[in-house]
Amino acid sequence: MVDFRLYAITGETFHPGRRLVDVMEQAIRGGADIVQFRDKTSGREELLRKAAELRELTRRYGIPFIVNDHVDIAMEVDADGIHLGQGDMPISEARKLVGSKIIGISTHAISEAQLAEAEGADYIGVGPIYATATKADVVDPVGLSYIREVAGVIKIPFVAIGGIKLGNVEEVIRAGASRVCAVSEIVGSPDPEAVCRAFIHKLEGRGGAA
Ligand code: 3NM
Repeated sequence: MVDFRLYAITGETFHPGRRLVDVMEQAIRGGADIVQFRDKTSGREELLRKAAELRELTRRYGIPFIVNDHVDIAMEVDADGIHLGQGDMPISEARKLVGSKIIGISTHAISEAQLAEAEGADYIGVGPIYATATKADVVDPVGLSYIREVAGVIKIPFVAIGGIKLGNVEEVIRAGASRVCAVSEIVGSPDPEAVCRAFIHKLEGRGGAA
């Protein structure tokens, strides 16, 4: 079973002038223990090149590597798994393509979470907890109550996402999340390593600053 605490997702628009692999390596050094490649703009060749670099990086650190949307790219670089949105192919179809690899899916309501679990997802995203500008087409914030709902009924790992910052992650944890995901707070920081270290401190219940 896949498990993790701090899920780092790529977001290259947040770090112009800095290399993707360098930023993600800093996040990993700070404690991010799973990485997702999410890129809505690059063409296939670029996607493949970046995914291969991130595959090499995550393998070096021994952590899972997940590719958003592009099952073919995930298979080609031998990623550990894929992440689907609600509008993507059904989990049953994805399972046929990826075999035993990890399948994660974004959920925004308890009915979606229960369906994902029943269909064999390995983990679910739970969000957006707060407003976020990072995912353009996402639904309105679902708030902390969605975490409480999921924590009561869902057995597979779930990760809270959407607008999560160092300044609000403690209330996310208090609502019942033991895994969190952040994009802009991590990769938009000049010091992703310190941000991740501070997230880990809070996830370990130690609070305080980095
Ligand atoms: N998925 P940030 S919210 C990629 O709710 C993504 O499914 C979401 O970015 C969901 O940490 C989101 O910068 C964006 O708010 C998260």
